[in-house]
Amino acid sequence: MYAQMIKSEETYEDPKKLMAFQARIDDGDRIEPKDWMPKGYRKTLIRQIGQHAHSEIVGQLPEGNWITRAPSLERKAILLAKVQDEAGHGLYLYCAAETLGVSRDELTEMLLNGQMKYSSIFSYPALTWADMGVIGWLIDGAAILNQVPLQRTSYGPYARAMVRICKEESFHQRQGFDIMIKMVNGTAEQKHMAQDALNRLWYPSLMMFGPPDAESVHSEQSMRWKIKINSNDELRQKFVNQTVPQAEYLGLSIPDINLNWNERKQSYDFSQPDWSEFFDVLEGNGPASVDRIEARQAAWEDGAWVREARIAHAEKKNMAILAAE
Ligand code: FAQ
Repeated sequence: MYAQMIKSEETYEDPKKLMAFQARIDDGDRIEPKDWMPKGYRKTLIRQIGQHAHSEIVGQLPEGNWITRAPSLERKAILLAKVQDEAGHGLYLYCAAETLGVSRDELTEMLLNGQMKYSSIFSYPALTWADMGVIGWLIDGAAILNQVPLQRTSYGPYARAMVRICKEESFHQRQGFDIMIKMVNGTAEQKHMAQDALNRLWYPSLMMFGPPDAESVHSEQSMRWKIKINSNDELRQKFVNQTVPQAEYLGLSIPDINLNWNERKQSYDFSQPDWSEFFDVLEGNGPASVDRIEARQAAWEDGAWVREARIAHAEKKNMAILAAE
């Protein structure tokens, strides 16, 4: 159904209905699944929620890879719990997308055939244990900044899913920062690993907020519909302002020679990431892009028997109910 929706050129909407819908949004009403909504609103939500769900699921891969190599039993248990949380987040989000008329199977197929994206950050590999610290500290930190406002997004099921997700992301961020504290207070080699992970993941973290506002094709309409609450650049600036003092506390340097406190702006000036690299990653050319999709493809194929067994079980149950009637 969603694939048809993407192809459909039909965009006509009844102007009266559109105005009434916008008035509800402007009044701060929540839109619920059975309410009338413009086709573009539904399509944008499916794209954003679907991409978000895929990001949570693909986002398990870099950390999942380190579960067996965590340096202690405690760290292993914590990382395992975090990775399980990400799976849960993916499931809440797929359920929220399903309320818009698209199935999880359809969304997964579109991820695998390249019609849908996942967050650019997960196209970068996690090379050392320090990356587990930086993923929690910076990547979950960026995710929280982006998702806390989404608790007030106009679509009810998405906003409600965000409440629990944000609580868990806060724990994730703290565990990442805790790893960083241990690393920077460890041996010189451990501190070097922490700095190296920060150097590699700083600019990809800035990219998580999306392209600069001037190049963000969806922001204007999404903000009018309150699907997005803040612009990409606003959140990126907030992230830098929040993260620089944390890096100072850790005794680590942000890899940016242009980073400076701007008294007038009451914010940091900072260098932009290489946006051509970002768009290249979106095309599937990130250092780990092929591995990520291959891993999801293999998981999808390995899980086929479970999906088939569940369908067979449901059919059997339905037959039994019909026979009893
Ligand atoms: N990566 O017009 P805009 C997490 C695409 S969750 C890939 O600005 P929009 C948890 C965009 O889709 C992280 N693609 O787009 C975790 C569009 O392409 P399209 C995920 C990106 O939607 C932590 C084009 O560029 N969070 O990390 C990215 O208005 C640790 C133009 O861009 C969410 O998804 C990107 N970074 O704003 C898990 C939050 N940025 O579709 C494991 C919800 C942009 O037209 C471990 N999403 N694009 O072909 C959002 O807030 C928005 O969708 C943005 C992008 C802000 C990401």
